[in-house]
This record gives sequence, C-alpha cells and structure tokens, in this order.
Amino acid sequence: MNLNYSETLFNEAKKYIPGGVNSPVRAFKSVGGTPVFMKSGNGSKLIDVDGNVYIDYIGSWGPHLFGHNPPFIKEALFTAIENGTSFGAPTEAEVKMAKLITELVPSMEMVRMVNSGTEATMSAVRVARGYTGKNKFIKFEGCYHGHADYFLIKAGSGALTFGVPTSPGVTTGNAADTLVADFNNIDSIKSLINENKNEIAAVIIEPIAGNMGTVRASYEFIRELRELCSAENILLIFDEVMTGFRVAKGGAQEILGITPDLSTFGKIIGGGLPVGAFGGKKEIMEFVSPLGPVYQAGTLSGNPLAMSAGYAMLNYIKENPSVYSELEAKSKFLEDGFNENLKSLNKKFAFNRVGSMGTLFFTENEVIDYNSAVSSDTKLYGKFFHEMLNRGIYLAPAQFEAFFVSLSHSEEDLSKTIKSQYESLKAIL
Ligand code: HOZ
Repeated sequence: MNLNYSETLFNEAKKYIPGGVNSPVRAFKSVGGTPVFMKSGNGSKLIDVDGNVYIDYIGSWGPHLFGHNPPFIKEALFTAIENGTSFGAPTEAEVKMAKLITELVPSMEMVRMVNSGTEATMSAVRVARGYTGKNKFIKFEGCYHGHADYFLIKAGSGALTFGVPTSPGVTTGNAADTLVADFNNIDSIKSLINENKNEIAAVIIEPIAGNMGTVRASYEFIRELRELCSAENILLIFDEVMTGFRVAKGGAQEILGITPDLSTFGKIIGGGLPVGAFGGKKEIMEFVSPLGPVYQAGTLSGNPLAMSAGYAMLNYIKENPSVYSELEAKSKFLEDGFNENLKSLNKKFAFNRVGSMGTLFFTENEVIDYNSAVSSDTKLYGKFFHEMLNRGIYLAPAQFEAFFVSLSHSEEDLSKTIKSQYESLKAIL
C-alpha cells in the first residue's frame, strides 16, 4: 500500500504538532507504522491522501450512525451556514435541540450544550459537587471521561494505551478527590463509600464502556450501583459520550433500564460536529448558572452549525425507529462472521458487542473489567490492525477502543470485512 503522502505529511506535522497529531491515539504509536492522513469520507468509506480507500469502522469515534457525509446532514449544514457561523447569542435551533433530546432520553429533563465530551463530563461533576455540597467522586478503572485533570487517574483510551493512565500535570490536590473503583465490582464501590462516608458527590461511569474496549456493565451491578447511590445521596452520572444515540435511541440507560441523575453526551449529538451536552434531573440542573450558582459557560456552546447538524440527525432517529434494528442486524452479521472465523481458527478470543459498537480482544479471558481487558496481547492486535489496514479495513489503531458499524455499511462491506478478518488472523497466528 502506498502511503507516501501520508508519510510526508506526518513528518511535516511532527515539526509543528506534538507527536504530529492532535489527539494521541491517532499517532498509531501502539500499533506502529505511519498514521494514515485522510482526505475525505463518503458513506462507509474513507479515502486517504494517497488515494487508498478504506471501509471505515471508526466513524469519527462513534457519531457517524449514517456513515460519512450523509446528504440530509450536509443539507442542514448548508442551510444553516447561509445565516452565519457563530453568534454567541441564543438561537431557535438550541431550543428545538434541547426539546428533542429531552423527548428522546427521558432522564434528561433539562440539558446544557457544550462543545465536547470532556466539557460535558467536567461540568457534570462540578454540578454534582455544587448540588450535593460534597467534594469527592468515584470513577472506574479503565473508564475514560475526557482529559480534565481529575479524570486522568487510572483512565482508559489513549491514556491506557500509552501506559500513562495517571498523567503527570495532575496535582496531588486534584487527584485526592478522585476515588477509583473496579468496573462491575459492587464490593469495591461499597468499600469506597464506607471509607468516605458523606463525602462522595457522584459516581461517574461509562455504563457500556468503550474506552477499555467495549465492556458492558452487568444488569445486577448497575442496578445495585443505582440503589447504593440513591441510598447514600450520591449522584449517578452516566457518561454516554460514546453510547448515547449509538447503542439505542435512549442510549445505554435504555438498554440497562436505569435512570441516572445526570448524563453526558458527545459528538454524536452534533452529527459529528464538535458538540457535547450534559443534563438530567431538573432539580439538579437548576443549580447551573445563571439559574443557579454552579458556573459553566462557552461562546461556542449551542453553535448554530452544530445544532443544525445534530438536530437533523436526532430528528431522523426520532422519525425512523427502524434505525436501531437495522444497525443491530448489520452488527450481528459482522459478529456471526467474526465468531465463525475464530471458531474455524480454533481461537477463543473475547468478542464483546453491544448494538453497533464492539471490540475483539486478543485474549481468551472473558473481558468484564480493566484487568481482563489488559490481559489482551496488544502486540498481536497491532499486527492484526496492519493486516486489516492493508486489506482496506480501517479499525481503531489501539486495542482499548471500539469499532462502530453504521447504516452505510453494505452487505458487501461487511462480507469483505469478515473475509479480511479471517485472512488477517490466519496471517498472524
Ligand atoms: N479518545 C478517543 C477515542 N476513545 C480518540 C479521539 C481521537 O483521536 O479522535
């Protein structure tokens, strides 16, 4: 495969951008080789700067439910751009968007728009602290909630991939209020609550984690967690930056049948544009400025372009409930093919899937938490990644991430992916 121009751009980028990329996982450091610089995306395909075409399973890390550049979102954007790009003042689009989100996700009685998942999670924790008058919060090992200081403690995604789950630059003071529990382990939560009686404002969790690879909270665990939080006056925050509107119309909370106190969302509600949101119970959200004392602000929050793309996408979902059954059928087809391949190669690698997101872990352990996820052979994943890339399949360049299926993936795309998986595994095992 010719990656000459990608190589040129990467060398040039390294002179001006740390590591040559604007987000670490993109640097291919954990799989080796040159990051592929993309030129355009259309439907299920990405085309790089050297003209290579890939079937894309990253989909901008989740938001592209309909593939790249779907005409109805493009049209909404063109219409919005005619009126201007940013006002720093309220618009009708924000009102429509907020109303629609509250309709689609019942726990979201009120919502505040921000610009990224990181902003959403850090704001949600601030509100939880302001509302409860307590300082500490619990996160789970391997879960990633963006890069605010107090989240970069035993974090997932790139932090985990690069072996610095707790980042330098995070002060002891900042880290002191972050308590870390084991995913899917209710006893670890109980111990932390007992050791920090009346000091914990919130528990934040990716209820279906995507940032240590795809790992789902068990029904029993999440139900007990909900009960404990209610009993102890601790707010339960669902980080649905990856799962919101991806695994179901109502996100992971719909699948798990749990009502969180607050939820956070990311790029998917902007149809792929830079957006985030946090929201939840009215009584809690009324603590947010200017109604309440907890300060949170941003010029680009509720940006008209992002709102128009996001509204087009969410409204499509609302009017076409079959979106999720179609995604499920495509994802199941892929899962069946992958499992068939593994069986014929006599490998029992863990394959976790929830709806249209999933991860093939290079471990034969069942993957239910951080420890089982990191039992994966990441070197082998790196080899697999390159075999797939050479066959025109673009996967996450790190083991501890998810793949995303979109409605634009055709049967031909999926069949080619299954065939490529077989050939790639055969080549490396
Ligand atoms: N942290 C993101 C995946 N979980 C990757 C972000 C990016 O490189 O765009």
